[in-house]
Amino acid sequence: MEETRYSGFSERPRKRCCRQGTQLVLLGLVTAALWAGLLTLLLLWHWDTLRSLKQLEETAAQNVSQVSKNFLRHQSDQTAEQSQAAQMLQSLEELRAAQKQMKSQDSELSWILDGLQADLNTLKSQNLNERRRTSDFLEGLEEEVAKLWMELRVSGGSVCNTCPGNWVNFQRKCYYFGEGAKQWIQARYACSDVGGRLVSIHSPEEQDFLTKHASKKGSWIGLRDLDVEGEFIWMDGSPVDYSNWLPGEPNNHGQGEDCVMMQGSGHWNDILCRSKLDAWVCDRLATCTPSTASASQAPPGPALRQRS
Ligand code: MFB
Ligand code: CA
Repeated sequence: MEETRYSGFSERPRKRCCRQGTQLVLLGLVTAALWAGLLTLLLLWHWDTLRSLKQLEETAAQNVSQVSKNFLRHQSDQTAEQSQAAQMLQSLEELRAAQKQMKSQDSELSWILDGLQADLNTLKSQNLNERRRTSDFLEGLEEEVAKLWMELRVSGGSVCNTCPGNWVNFQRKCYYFGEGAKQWIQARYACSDVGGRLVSIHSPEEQDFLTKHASKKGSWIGLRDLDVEGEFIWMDGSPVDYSNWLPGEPNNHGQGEDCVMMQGSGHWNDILCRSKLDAWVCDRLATCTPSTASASQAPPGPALRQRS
């Protein structure tokens, strides 16, 4: 056994070296194979990496291209949006300008409307005044007709001092002393309703008669300056050929006194037409009756105005 145990050392040296050489060669071959495999693996890994890199590069290039396209599209969209925004701003400015112009036109139209309204009111007032003047003129005509009628009758030997019931005769006129709180216009129509008109006064004698018979609380008479301030006109259109103003009157106190009252003293004062007085005086021409007829008969009213 001893000898086997030392067989390894006991071989011939040359044989042993050969075996070692073979082993070395084998080791070298294995190492080389390993290295070659490793190298192959590395090469394969490298090629795979290159391929991946190339794919990544292609993908990146595609992405970059896509991003560029998106960016360009975004830029285009942004430009379009900016253009739309500019157009909207311009439209807004145009709308504001149109609104401003409409406001200006609105105020101009309002101004024109106010003018037209004022013109309409003026026309209405003028129309009313014209109707009043026409009515007064008509009444004046009736007076003339009645006076002519009276003159005619007097020349025929008639007497002209006949008045209806509740009327008082003085000279050639009849007077009605109305009572009850009324404004001037209401008194005017009250006289018209009884067939007369608010009294006109033309002489001191007539004034004295009225002072004696009229209410001491003050009465409306038929004088006013409704149309032109300061130009007083009698309701029957007769001339203002006599006056009995209170000292300092008429004074159009407070810029609105257009109607005239007769105080208990008989003096006149211009006051507000809407004031209410408790008395008012109407007059009308007395009618004439032939000297043989009874004084109580009153012939029919003037031909121009048939009163029911
Ligand atoms: C004024 C008169 C006016 C009013 C006022 C109360 O006279 O003119 O008509 O009656 O008094 C001061
Ligand atoms: Ca006055």
